[in-house]
Amino acid sequence: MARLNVTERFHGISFPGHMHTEKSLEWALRFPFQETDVIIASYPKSGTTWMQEIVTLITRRGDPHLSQTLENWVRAPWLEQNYCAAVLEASSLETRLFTTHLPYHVLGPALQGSKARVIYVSRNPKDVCVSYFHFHKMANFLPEPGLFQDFLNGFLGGTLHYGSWFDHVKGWTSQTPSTINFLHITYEEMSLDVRSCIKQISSFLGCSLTAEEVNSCVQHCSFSTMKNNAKINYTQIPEEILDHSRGSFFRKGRTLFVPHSPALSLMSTLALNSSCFTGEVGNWKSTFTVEQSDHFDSVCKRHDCSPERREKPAEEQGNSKGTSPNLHSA
Ligand code: PPS
Repeated sequence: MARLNVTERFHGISFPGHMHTEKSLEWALRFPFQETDVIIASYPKSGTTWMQEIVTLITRRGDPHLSQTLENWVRAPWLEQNYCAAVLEASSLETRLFTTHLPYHVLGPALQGSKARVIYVSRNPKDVCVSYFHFHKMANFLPEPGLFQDFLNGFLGGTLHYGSWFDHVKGWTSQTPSTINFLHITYEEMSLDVRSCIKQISSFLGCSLTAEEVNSCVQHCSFSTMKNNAKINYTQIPEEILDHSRGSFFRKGRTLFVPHSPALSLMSTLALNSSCFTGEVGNWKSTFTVEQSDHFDSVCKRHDCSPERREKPAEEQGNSKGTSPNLHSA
């Protein structure tokens, strides 16, 4: 199924026809969730793949074998994409992990009354916008992005594929414990302290891990490990679908190593090297002009949504309906 230039319109939102059909989207909306299901929901480019990796590692108690042998889109298929039903049928994994980019107002009804656990990942929208812009250049199933200014207008106007970032974030994060079993984690929190995020997620999933297992999760979800894992980095996707000469999925991690020199303190060398091997927070500053950033802020304000703001402190995000079973290695 190529359909590289096809746009599928569904509930007023554009989706790449390469992976979505009306049938696959309808199928997602009728999906009978089970209480042991885990769903990662996100707007594209918000840290989805990172969360897929973290949840996979947690449910395998830090063992990277599954991540190294099974593609992320197989072990955490996108519910709305046309291959999901087949993957599910062939899967022998006990814990069903799904991914979705659908907004809450579209998928929410299917989740009503379900005890499935939903982990929502969000990211500073300016970084999302820049990451999405670069991804449009390499993904032949997405329209050509044009100039950054045009792309930015599309992002702010909610006309890009997968719809409005504002509707997406507001829809999912306005859920309360009485609606769905929900945890919200941000890309920035993961960048700042992935260990705490792993503990928070494992507690939400009911998988208590030993310190050693947490260490293993931290190690295997690092930017450099993930960037070099062919089951995650999308390098196996053919050129006609993802043009690898026009970019990399793991865009910003630099592989250069800064040697320690007398001109640098040991702490500066360590800090430089750790930043070289992670994705970046605030990278938008190298793309946005001051005017573009100010305009972005004013649109955020109009949507009552600050790019930097988090609605609630991390500790208050998880809610426990308390009745879902614990999830251990599948
Ligand atoms: S997608 O296409 O929606 O699945 O993309 P998504 O996975 O949501 O986002 C891709 C961006 O996440 C970055 N990424 C990471 N950053 C830091 N650490 C880890 N481990 C990590 N894994 C993925 C990835 O580099 C993309 O961000 P940009 O800014 O483009 O580099």
